[in-house]
Formats: sequence, structure tokens, C-alpha cells
Amino acid sequence: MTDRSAVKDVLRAQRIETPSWGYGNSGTRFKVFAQAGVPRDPFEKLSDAAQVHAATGAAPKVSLHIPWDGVEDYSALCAHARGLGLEIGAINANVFQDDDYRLGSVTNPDARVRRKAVDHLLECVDIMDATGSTDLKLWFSDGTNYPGQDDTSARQGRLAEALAEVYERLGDGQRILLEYKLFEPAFYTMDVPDWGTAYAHCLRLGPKATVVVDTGHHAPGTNIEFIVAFLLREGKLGGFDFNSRFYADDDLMAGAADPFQLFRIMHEVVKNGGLAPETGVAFMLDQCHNIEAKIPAVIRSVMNVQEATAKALLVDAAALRAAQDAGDVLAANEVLMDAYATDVRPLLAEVRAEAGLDPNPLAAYRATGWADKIAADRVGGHQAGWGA
Ligand code: PSV
Ligand code: MN
Repeated sequence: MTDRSAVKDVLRAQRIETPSWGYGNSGTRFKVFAQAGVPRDPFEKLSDAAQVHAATGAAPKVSLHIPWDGVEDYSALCAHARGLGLEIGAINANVFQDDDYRLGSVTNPDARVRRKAVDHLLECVDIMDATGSTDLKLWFSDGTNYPGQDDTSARQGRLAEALAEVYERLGDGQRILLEYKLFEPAFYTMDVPDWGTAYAHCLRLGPKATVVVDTGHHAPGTNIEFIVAFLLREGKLGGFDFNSRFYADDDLMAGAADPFQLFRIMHEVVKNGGLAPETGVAFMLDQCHNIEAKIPAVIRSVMNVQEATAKALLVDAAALRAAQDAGDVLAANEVLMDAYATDVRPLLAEVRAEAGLDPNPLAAYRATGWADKIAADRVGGHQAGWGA
């Protein structure tokens, strides 16, 4: 796109969903470092998310994780969200933190455990009904650690059965986003290790099942943008869990380690129409901020996604096509690299200023004094983390 005002229109409309757990304490298996002012409950997480939306104007939706964000009264949580100008985004199921799931959840050899897991997934659909959420995000930690531990194809059958039951329960306008992950916590086989497995299950389920691409869930060197192009072409890309990785599933700020990869992904999104709201691609973050301040880290991540998107929008599509059609390898590559090399920060600052926002979201957040306020106010109680 070379029309500057058309590029700005698209950037103004882009929405990025932030994860409730990004505002809570997190860490590695070695240590969780508590931070001052961290939310004690989902209401406070939403209040922090509202700061990100206020600073960027681009993050009105917040993904919840159940049971971490389980509450007695979802209408009260929704009212709180609405009062802050927010909506509830994806409901993330959690079938990975119970002793019963040692050998798997929906693929467990024990039918009792499978029933318990599916019941949790169905409960998540109830929560979608109660919150108006349209997206059920399913990630299964299921898999095996040792050759021979279980029957790989039987596990696929159990998975298909569980997915079919949940799919049947979906209401109008609700869908499944099925997430894959190469390894961890299982180290020999994961039951949904890659996009092909997720795609095959989604295809069998029907139009309300789509694949979610978590950028941290691939083998090093995987060409993620190819996966994105393929899934978009098939109408099966439900969304992204954006985060950044140097090594494995690092869950660092999106675009931090490899902004060029994020650009290449967004180029495929733009090229294949994935920014149009009717395609339903959800641009979610799935990150944890272990050592850095959380709210500004989420703001930075939103800005990184916006910058990658702006660069992708600036690709001269006509020149690219002409070079591709002419088989001019170097010219085609140059068109792409020209867009990537553009400093889009002034363009995004303009978009923000025209929307009545501070052109610098991080400065805007700092000026609110929110960090000091929550550090002073949120004293006592139990800070939220992976288990709460
Ligand atoms: C698993 O690694 C995952 O990416 C899933 O999306 C989980 O819901 C999330 O991380 C938990 O942080
Ligand atoms: Mn994820």
C-alpha cells in the first residue's frame, strides 16, 4: 500500500488483545520475582489492561485464563470491564495444572480424567456465554515423555472426541482457536505439536474451529510466515499468540528478539487480507514479564506489533508483484526490505495524535503516575500469578 492515508486508516483500526496473565507475577521454574503493585484479582488485572488501552488506543480486549481469572459473578467482571472501556476477549482453558493431568487431560488413558478435562472446557464455554466472549482458546499440554509410554494414535482419537464434544456445545458466533506447541511440558510427543495436526483437527471439526499460531511454539528456524500464509489462504487462521523467543517458548515481548520475523509475518497477514475484521484473525499477546515492569512491557509489545504492521502496510504491492512476475529476485527482495527499513515511528505518532492520543504511549503511561498508585494501594492480599 503506498497511499499514506489508507495506511493510517488501517493502523487506526488495528486492535491487539492483551493477556490478563501478563499483568500478574510470573517467572521461570527457577524463580518468580514479585513486583510491587501487581494485581490481586481479575478486576485489578483489567484495571491495568485499561492503562494499556488508554495509552495506545489499540487494546480494548483482554484474554482471560480460567481458573486463574475465575470469579463468582462474571456479570460484575464484565461491568467492570465495560466501565473501563474494555471487553472480554478469548477465554483460555487450563487443563495443565491439576495432578490428575500428569498423563494428559483430554488424551489421558483414564476416561474419568478425560471427562473432567472436557467438563472444564465446557465450563469455559459457559463463561463465554456469560462474558460475551467469542473465542475459546485451547492449548493442551498433553503428550508423552518416553517412547512406548502411550498409544500415539489412540491419543489422537481421544483428542478428536473431546474436541467434537466441545465444538457441538459452541453457540452462534463462538469458535475454537486450537493452539499447537512443539514441545514442553511433554518432551517426546505433544498431542498437538504442530500446525498440521491442529489444522487437520480443525478441518474435521468444521468452520467454527481455527488454528492459533503462538510465535514461540516452533522449532528454531521454522518459517512461521509460511504457516500464516497457508492458514489464511485456507480460511483457518483464527489468530496469534504473539510473543518473542530467542530459544524456546520464552514469552518475551513481541518483536523483541526478531522484529524482522514479526514484519515477515505481518506482511503475509496484510497480503492475504488478514487485517480485515471479517477474516476474524485475533491479534493476541501471550507473554509474561518476569523481570521488567509489566504494564509498560505490554505497551511496548503493542507498539512493536503496530510498527511491524505499519512496515508491512508500506510494502509497495504493485512493485512487488511486478518484480515477482518478472522473476526479478533481487528487485522483489528489495521492495520488501525497503518497507522494512522505513522508520514508521513518525507515522504511528501521527496516527495517535490524530486520534487524540499522546504520540508516545510509554511517556503517556509514565505521566499517569499509575505505577506509583498501584504500588501504594495494592498492599496486602495475594498477588496474582500462574496459579491464581
Ligand atoms: C502454552 O505455552 C501457552 O502458550 C498457552 O497459550 C497457554 O494458555 C499460555 O501459554 C499460558 O501462558
Ligand atoms: Mn500461547
